[in-house]
Amino acid sequence: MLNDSACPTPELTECFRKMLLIRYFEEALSDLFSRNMVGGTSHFCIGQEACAVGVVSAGQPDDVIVSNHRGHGHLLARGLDPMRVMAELLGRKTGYCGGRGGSQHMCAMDLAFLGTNGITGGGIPIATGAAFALKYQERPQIVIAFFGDGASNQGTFHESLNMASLWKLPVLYVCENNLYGMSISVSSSVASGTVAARAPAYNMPASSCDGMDILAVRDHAAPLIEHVRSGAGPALLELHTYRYCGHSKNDARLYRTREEEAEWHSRDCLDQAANLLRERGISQAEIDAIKQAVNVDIERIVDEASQQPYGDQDHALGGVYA
Ligand SMILES: Cc1ncc(C[n+]2csc(CCOP(=O)(O)OP(=O)(O)O)c2C)c(N)n1
Ligand SMILES: [Mg+2]
Repeated sequence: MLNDSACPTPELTECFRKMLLIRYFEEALSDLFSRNMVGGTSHFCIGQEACAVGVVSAGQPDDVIVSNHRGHGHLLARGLDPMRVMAELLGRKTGYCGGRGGSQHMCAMDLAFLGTNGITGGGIPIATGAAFALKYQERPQIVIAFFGDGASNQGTFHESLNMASLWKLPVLYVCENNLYGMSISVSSSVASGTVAARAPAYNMPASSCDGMDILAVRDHAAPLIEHVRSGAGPALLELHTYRYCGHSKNDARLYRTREEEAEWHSRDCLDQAANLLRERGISQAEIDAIKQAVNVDIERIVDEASQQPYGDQDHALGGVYA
């Protein structure tokens, strides 16, 4: 649909590779879960890969990222070493936080990744404060804050957007609207219907687009990022997307139909990106080679991460957390 996008083919190819990395990484993580090698729970972003990759690739490498509980895609899109991310998830010493943080408390300050966050809406004021610091220090970076539709019902969202707008803070609020916050649907929890509809109340520009289409995400993120970086104040981007898995590891998905799931699977971001590449003359053999190379990388990552020494914490496995 947007294959006339300004995105050059090498960049589109790199986005495709990164989305594959996120997908295969989480599939491998799922396998490690079934072998009882991962403590606690985890929230998978399979299906949503285009959101993280599209927005992060439209920004600068030193823009500050703030994430939420569904953060593996954000971590990998930012370019953290996947082996160290996996080591962290497995509670190993060489993980980004010494194996103590795990999925929901992982940060990499040297890469301007301020952290995943288990508190729904908890990252939004952190992002707003970081944006205040950047403005105060007159630095050129902006903050990109990822959160879900459910988080947009928290007070932290409304307080943050109000303050960021009044103080013209350099922050792009990115809502990954995947239709549900745990089991509650957007239609029964978001009074305005869409999250973007809330932006005018805070006097900031907003746009929304198909979050399954990598080029649409990039092309909608870019002008908002430009607006934010110009000093004109914050902006809001709403991405319509879908998590293929349940909310976390303990979710039978009783609140949605298999038909609805199939409809979203038919719009898969990886399939769409592969189609776009083919339209631009990339052969199926080249696409298969990229997939194969990412597969090999993931095998190595899992192998290396599971050989790392455990961190100092009590790494009791199999904890239950919603
Ligand atoms: C303050 C707070 N309330 C409730 C929870 C439990 N909880 C964890 S994730 C979640 C839903 C978040 O939904 P959304 O923001 O849409 O993100 P998604 O899981 O869909 O990516 C809730 C309610 C929590 N972690 N923190
Ligand atoms: Mg949600």
